[in-house]
Amino acid sequence: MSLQQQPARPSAGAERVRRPITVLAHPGGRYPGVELPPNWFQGPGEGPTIPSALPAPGDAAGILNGVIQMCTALRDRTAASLAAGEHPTLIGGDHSMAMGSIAAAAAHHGRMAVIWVDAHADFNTMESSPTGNPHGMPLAVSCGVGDPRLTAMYKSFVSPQDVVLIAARDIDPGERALLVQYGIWCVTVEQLRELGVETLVKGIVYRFRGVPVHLSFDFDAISSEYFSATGTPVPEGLMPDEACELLAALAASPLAIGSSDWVEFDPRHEQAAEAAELARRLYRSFHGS
Ligand SMILES: [Mn+2]
Repeated sequence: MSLQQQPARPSAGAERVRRPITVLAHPGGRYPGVELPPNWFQGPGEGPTIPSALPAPGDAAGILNGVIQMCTALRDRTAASLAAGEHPTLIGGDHSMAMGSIAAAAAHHGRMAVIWVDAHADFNTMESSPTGNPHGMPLAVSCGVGDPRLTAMYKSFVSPQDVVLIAARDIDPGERALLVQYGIWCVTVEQLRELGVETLVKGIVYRFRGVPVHLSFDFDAISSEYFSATGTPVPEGLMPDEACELLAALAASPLAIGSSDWVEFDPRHEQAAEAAELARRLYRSFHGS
């Protein structure tokens, strides 16, 4: 019997609130002066544009401060949305913004699981990171691992046992050691294909049923041949159809996914129009219209 044929439980995904807000963010000066197309996605609701901090390139302290300022504002805006019974939907922009959304969602729910779909693990610390870029750290910070100035934004952390990382394939050596140390469940693109989306989602449901879930979707999870308008494109990723199937299956599952990020679309890229079209398709696969 397929997942879709199972009777829904009271906390089923189908019953979750579908009133997304939109937060447009460019933390860390990643895309200075560039606004995301306001309606690149087609979803109800419109949230505030959080003004970006624009430190000079190479100004590591300025970038860190900008990220903290941005994520604190996003955290408070996301918390207000959750308190109002909405499904906060954060559109970006730099993946460091997930530090803000997850800080709010984890504080709101207490125990919360995270589904992190990304070419990168984003599990670096200042010590393990070859670049020091905060956008490579949000998953670690969400688990309470990392610079105290970043973890200080959190009231409640995600347990490493409540994380699934899907499609990661560009992982730094020190980061790989941290993933092993913290026992993060990693599903490669190959494993997804071997298992099939339906079986993978059943496994995620088995692990996280009854636990509120945050979805963080980085567009670079898609193979770079199909989605190049992103900061750090990586080949050998998900095919667009596979990603749409995964998102639709997650949305139709009994998982209680109550908030989500859609990040790392670069509107300056020459392939931005094509990528925005795919981004809309991915978003609709999860959110419906
Ligand atoms: Mn990412």
